[in-house]
Amino acid sequence: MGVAVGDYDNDGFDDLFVTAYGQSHLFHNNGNGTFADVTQKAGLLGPKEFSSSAAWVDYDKDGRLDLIVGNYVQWAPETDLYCTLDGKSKSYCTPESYKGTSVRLWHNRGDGTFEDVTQKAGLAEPTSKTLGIAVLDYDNDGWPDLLFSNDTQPNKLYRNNGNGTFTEKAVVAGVAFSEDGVARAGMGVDASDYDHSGFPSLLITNFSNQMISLYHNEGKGLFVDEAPRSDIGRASLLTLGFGCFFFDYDLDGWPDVLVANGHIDADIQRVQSNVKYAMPPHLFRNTGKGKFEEVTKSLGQAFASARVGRVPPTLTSIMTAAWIYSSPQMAARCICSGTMHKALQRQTRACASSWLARNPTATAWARPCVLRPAGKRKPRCSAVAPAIFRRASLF
Ligand SMILES: [Ca+2]
Ligand SMILES: [Ca+2]
Ligand SMILES: [Ca+2]
Repeated sequence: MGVAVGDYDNDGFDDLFVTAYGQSHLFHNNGNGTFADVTQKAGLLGPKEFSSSAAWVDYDKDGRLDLIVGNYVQWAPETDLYCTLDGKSKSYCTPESYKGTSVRLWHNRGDGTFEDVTQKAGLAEPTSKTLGIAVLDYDNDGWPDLLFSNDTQPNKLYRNNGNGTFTEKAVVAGVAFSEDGVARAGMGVDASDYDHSGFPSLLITNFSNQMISLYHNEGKGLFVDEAPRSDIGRASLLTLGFGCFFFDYDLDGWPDVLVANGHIDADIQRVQSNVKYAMPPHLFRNTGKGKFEEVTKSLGQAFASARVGRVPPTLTSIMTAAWIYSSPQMAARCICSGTMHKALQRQTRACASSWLARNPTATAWARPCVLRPAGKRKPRCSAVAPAIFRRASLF
């Protein structure tokens, strides 16, 4: 369901953790273009959970990436409940019908193995129904904190105490509920200092008939949901958002917002005429004054067409771009094979071109397709990737 990229053994090659229903998997990057499934060797075999998002974070600052895994509900095919929207056909039950599951924190011992420190760290919370994770230092104390977006349960914000433990702060920080005190259907989440205030703010997607949450970090440990007063709230009232992230799509230095939308019930329009199954994504441009304007329609029919979105439409390409941040050769390969979305080719081409310039004898196949005219703008090859690395959770 989810994937987290991080070099857990500090060998210079990014490794992969892939979450799943049942057993999740850790893949060690062998450094030669192949991966090895090291789940068992790393001590990660065991928990059979409905794992959604994951993130690598060095929560104890010992120089080694630790692993945080979000889990959804206690569900199994044998305990599946029958729910229906229209009294005729089966549809998804609300997560309120199932019990929650705690997130899990795995401490990196530094010898290629991990230990489960969920209890010790104070993160055990069996009522959570987590779909998204964001790593952010919301109080700017230098210790990474954790935000879990929970579906129909209050979101959780764990402040890192700096001693291996966390304290839950979501209610006092104002990010647990909507402004009218309702736990919403938290799904995708990302954090960014979108107004250059020096503090990271939060974006969380929710269900249809619930706005997106845009929790602005006011400093002093407090957030205020700005969505109801912004384009982001108005535009997202009827949409059902899944994956979301901040990224600077027009390279003006201000983080913009991309959201994938799509309902979970194919028949939703029969019972709610103003809500559709397929929906266009949202792209909100940051106007630079702490405000956003929706620009989805101005980006062409291909981008703005309705679809049953789960991850943002260009996610594969952006993930690829993030991946190749340290591998321009891979960038060249993606460009030449045509697998990269055109909108991202500019940035990645910049990476690949500079690699070719530094390596004049490098692979001949890359030259004709990478060194095409790059257009009017001169993108920096680092423009996309850092924003993606900050992104902790895409569902
Ligand atoms: Ca590695
Ligand atoms: Ca660590
Ligand atoms: Ca902190």
